[in-house]
Amino acid sequence: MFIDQAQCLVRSGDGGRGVVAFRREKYVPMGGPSGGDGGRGGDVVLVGDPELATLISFQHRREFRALDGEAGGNSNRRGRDGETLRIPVPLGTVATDRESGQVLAEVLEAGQTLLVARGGQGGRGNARFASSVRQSPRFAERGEPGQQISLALELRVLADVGLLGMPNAGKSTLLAAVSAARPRIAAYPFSTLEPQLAVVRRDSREMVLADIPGLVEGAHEGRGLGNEFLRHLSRCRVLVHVVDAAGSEGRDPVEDFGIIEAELRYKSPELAARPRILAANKADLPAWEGHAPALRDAARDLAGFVGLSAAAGQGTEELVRMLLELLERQPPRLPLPGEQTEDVVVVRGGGRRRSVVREADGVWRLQDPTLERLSLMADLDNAEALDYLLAAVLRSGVDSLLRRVGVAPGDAVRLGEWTFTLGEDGKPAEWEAEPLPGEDG
Ligand SMILES: Nc1nc2c(ncn2[C@@H]2O[C@H](COP(=O)(O)OP(=O)(O)O)[C@@H](O)[C@H]2O)c(=O)[nH]1
Ligand SMILES: [Mg+2]
Repeated sequence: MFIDQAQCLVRSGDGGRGVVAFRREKYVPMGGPSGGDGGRGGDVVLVGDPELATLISFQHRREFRALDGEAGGNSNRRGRDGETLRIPVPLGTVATDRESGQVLAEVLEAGQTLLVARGGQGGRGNARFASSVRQSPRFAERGEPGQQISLALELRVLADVGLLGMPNAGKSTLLAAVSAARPRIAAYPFSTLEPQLAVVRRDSREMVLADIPGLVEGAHEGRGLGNEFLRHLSRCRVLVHVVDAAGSEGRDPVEDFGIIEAELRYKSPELAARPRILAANKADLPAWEGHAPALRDAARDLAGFVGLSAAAGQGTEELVRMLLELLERQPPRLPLPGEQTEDVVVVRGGGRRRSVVREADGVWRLQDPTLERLSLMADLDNAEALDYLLAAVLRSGVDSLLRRVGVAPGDAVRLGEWTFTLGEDGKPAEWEAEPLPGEDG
């Protein structure tokens, strides 16, 4: 087993803005408000994909951004929602929010989705703010910004395919010939053997190949397969037996094949029953022709036979194709669960309660998810929109909380990007946009 790790940045879409519009009717100078709502920004989700074996694809792409919601339109037309961005991950992937260190969840099933960044709400159009006392609202909301989250992904990986064969059969050469990438982190705890791993990617499918050292020199004399080697191999779903089919150094390929097969049956009947393919290597050498028919015959009980040259890269694609097909017919890869699993999906910012804190500069900050969102979506340039926001804060009954924690009249209180001053009556009075850092005022 090795641990594969990756990082990526995901950003959900912003909500579209609501618009200010009024109906135009014949003979009516100004009709009722008809500005539509903005669409929701797209979510970002991780999706369990059983065809993936590793996180290797994240080496090529590290940033993912979902589409924004569309702005609303006239005649109460609602803007289109941003599409959900689906990021395929292998089963068993554990996602962690890097900022908080919180484990978001683990994707364990095919098709299972894990919401990692929620799309922003669409802003409401002016039609939604109409009431008996405010018949022609001239303001609308901005869309809620999307969330940006830096994710750490982690996956425990088992090799799908194990290579075995005599020393110098060409296993290392074969591994290098078929691999698309080498996993960066290869950690085999409690093991003295360091398998070589390679990831093979074809279309959307992946498999992991392992070349496990373990056939000591002298394997030809039957000194053979160590227990640790066999334990590694037993976790592979499919095996490839590589033979030097040119009989280099005066060896007899059929005999080499027979020695290893007999060892396998003797040491582990369970492993001997594992589906495997005989790869008759070194087909570029003339001597190969003479040995191939007998090898093909010796392999008749196996799942397949392929002649190839690992060094020349001939026949290796045929082997890859056979392996992918063979794997497809095996029981599915079972996810290896991570250690710190939580099955609760937590998206940052959700479910927080209302609170008032004193910030480093002595100014109070009111934290309230609903009010913060309203303030974030308020149109900065519109006095009517601010009146609406003020009214919402008053309605929320937050003034008693402010009094309780000791906020005095005249004190400034922050809410989102805004600052208001508490009036003499203990109610929020004046609004002011919080100056951006670096700006004067
Ligand atoms: N001619 C030829 N030589 C090969 C081929 N594959 C591997 N070799 C050579 O065989 C030797 C042993 O290969 P290696 O991959 O290290 O074998 P391993 O011990 O099974 O990992 C090296 O000198 C390779 O260059 C091949 O397809 N054709
Ligand atoms: Mg080798």
